[in-house]
Amino acid sequence: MATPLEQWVEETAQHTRPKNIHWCDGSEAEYNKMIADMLASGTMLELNQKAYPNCYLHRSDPSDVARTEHLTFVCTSAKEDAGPNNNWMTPADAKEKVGKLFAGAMQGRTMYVVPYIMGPVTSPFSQLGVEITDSPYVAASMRIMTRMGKAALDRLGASGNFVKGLHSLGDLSPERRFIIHFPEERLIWSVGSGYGGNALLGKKCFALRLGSFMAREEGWLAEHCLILGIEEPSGRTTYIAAAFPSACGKTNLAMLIPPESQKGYKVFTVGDDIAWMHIGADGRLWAINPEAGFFGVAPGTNYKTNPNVMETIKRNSIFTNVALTPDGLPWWEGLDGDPPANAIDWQGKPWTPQSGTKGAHPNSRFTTPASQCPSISPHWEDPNGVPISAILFGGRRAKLVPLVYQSFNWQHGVFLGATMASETTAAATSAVGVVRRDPMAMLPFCGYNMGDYFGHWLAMGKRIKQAPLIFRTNWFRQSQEGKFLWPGFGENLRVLRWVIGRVHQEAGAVETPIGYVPRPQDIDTNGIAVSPTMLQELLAVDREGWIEASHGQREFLDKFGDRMPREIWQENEALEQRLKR
Ligand code: OXD
Ligand code: MN
Repeated sequence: MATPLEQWVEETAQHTRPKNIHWCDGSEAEYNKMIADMLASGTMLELNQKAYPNCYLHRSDPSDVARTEHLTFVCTSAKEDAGPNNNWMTPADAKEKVGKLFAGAMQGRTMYVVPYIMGPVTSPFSQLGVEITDSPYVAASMRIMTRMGKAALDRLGASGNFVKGLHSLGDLSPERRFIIHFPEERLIWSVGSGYGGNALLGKKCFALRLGSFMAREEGWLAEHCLILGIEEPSGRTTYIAAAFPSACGKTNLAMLIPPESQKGYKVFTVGDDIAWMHIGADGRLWAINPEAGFFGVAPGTNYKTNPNVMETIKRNSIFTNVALTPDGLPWWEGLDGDPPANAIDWQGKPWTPQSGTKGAHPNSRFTTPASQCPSISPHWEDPNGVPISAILFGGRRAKLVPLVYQSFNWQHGVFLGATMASETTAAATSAVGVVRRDPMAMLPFCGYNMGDYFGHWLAMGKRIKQAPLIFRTNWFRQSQEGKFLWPGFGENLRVLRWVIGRVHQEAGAVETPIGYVPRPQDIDTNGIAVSPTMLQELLAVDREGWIEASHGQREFLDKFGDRMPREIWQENEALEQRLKR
């Protein structure tokens, strides 16, 4: 008898009509063959193999370079279950409308069956997925980003317990592009895009949108969080999860190298984008990174902002939409050294620094194995994960939000996450630099009604023993003159030191209407160009500004009607009271 997977592959082939079917085993030989085929078809270009062994460049369609949130749907049976935070159609309408786009879509193409595990191979918290795709770029990228191939098939056996993801490039037209989630059926359909966040279905679609939906049913958390460990000179290691919106520096923070002045500290990377967090046998919150690779933003990445990732991407990596130098090297804006005198830009056109355009797309990316990262934690594949002591919610805000502050308790912390806002970036196709609400950095990724999501967070807090402390951070606050007040990057360790000081009840703070804010003496500014006035500005609580913000927050909370937990409303009211006092 055919297994559920075999049946689904058969049905899908009937409908999409591929030229042939390839079941991925995840071997190196298979990967090399896929790359060779793509080199032959022009889908991949070889980079300089001396400087970048086993590294390749892919150029996507110019209309297909970022996540397309307006074409992304969550199709629950009831509209209210998807919530105002998601686009919605009935599952039947979606199947009718999008099913047509898959009909015969794989004609003349190979259909790859890509079995994969999200999470360490033997972890009880890992989950299985299978992506059917007609894109060899997607199949090859999935081998970097997940545990793909035989290990997944072995773990699956004859079980039907896996997330199904069907992907076709279709004709790449934005008019016929849809990223559709059927969380009740553990099913994803994506058509018309080859872009990572739309097409590598293990990542945003499974690990976050379906993941968050499953996590609520099963009592855990699937979050848009990096995971890092900080080892202090004493040898004590404390783990932190941090949620920042796309392209706000999660990868850089996860791989932070302590500056000269912070001798004796070490930072270990567990993950750079997604955390699955479960309550462990000891009642604490434990996190695994469901991914096996990093899909990072290239522009701005260099030996100053992230030396660890610069070392990671030197081999076995796929670059997408970066520029290409005459020596066959990848290049992007913000890379170390001078720009090349001439290059080929991300669209394959001749480019010079005088062209007046970007050489690399602002959302150009690298896809690279996590195991190659010099700062990877020795515990990154521990089946039970790592214990989380603090959770940070961080946005990109020029004004108002202090460098760091701590919530009064778990419920207040959930409120801080729920009311987070951030300036938008190039990771999605919409205006860049506009302040939008992005609760817990999950607005584009929460696979159900966000009111219920906050309720789930509140319920989790009641079940966790020794709940992590919750903080809000903002590396991006600017002076009146529009200059960044905080140096950021490696110096962010100084802020993390305050955070772990709070965890271990060793650091001081002052109670303010918005939460516990460090006093100037609680943040080490030795050896950095942050004057006492700047530090004061970074830690200032602007009452008028916060009163205005609390009104904006009310408007946002109101959108969720009676799905918004009463506790979140109470927190906003309590904040207003404290501010007026
Ligand atoms: C990502 C994103 O690719 O958040 O991680 O857009
Ligand atoms: Mn992300």
